[in-house]
Amino acid sequence: MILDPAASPERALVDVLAQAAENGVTLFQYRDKTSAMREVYRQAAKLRRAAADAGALFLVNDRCDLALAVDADGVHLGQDDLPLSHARSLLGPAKIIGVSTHRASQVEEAMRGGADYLGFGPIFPTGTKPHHEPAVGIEGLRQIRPLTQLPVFAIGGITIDSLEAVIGAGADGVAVISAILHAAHVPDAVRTFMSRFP
Ligand code: 3NM
Repeated sequence: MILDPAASPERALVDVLAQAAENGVTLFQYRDKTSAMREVYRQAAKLRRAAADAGALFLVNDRCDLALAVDADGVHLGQDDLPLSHARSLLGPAKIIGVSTHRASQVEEAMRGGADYLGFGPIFPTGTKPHHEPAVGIEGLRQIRPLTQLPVFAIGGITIDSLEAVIGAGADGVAVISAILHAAHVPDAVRTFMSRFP
């Protein structure tokens, strides 16, 4: 699950994390593209503690300095972030590094660079990420699946209704923002998602 304050103006992310972890989410990423770094740091430190208390993994989006500052379990890099080799030198071998990929060449590059897992998408158009890459569809996911043995998290516009097709195309997991953060009831939404995993 990706915790993004822009998608959750009315709910404290730390409460969402606790509720989601209680209902089975094991991996969280904190993503804040707009707040000042001091605020991002404060929020990340809080979320980091809450994830540790809940026994869940905690990654930060984009920023290796932030990952180190809060001793996150790792970082998630986009294609415009620090190159993977530099991120690895900074964070060391023990931290998790994931990479967002949108096409086969990026999947192969991330594998060569030693990524621990891949994000792949957007599977569907999404309003959460403005100016996103073209949607790859279920078929796009199916095509890259044989290229890697790394865990692949499908992302982008995934809802409970598309989950089965996404997993059927080979995703190891899904990364979701709005389907949970915009849900009327977070614990119910998480439970429904978790119940559909084989
Ligand atoms: N990255 P939602 S799509 C943050 O394709 C992000 O790399 C994407 O939010 C990518 O679950 C996306 O609300 C938005 O669609 C995911």
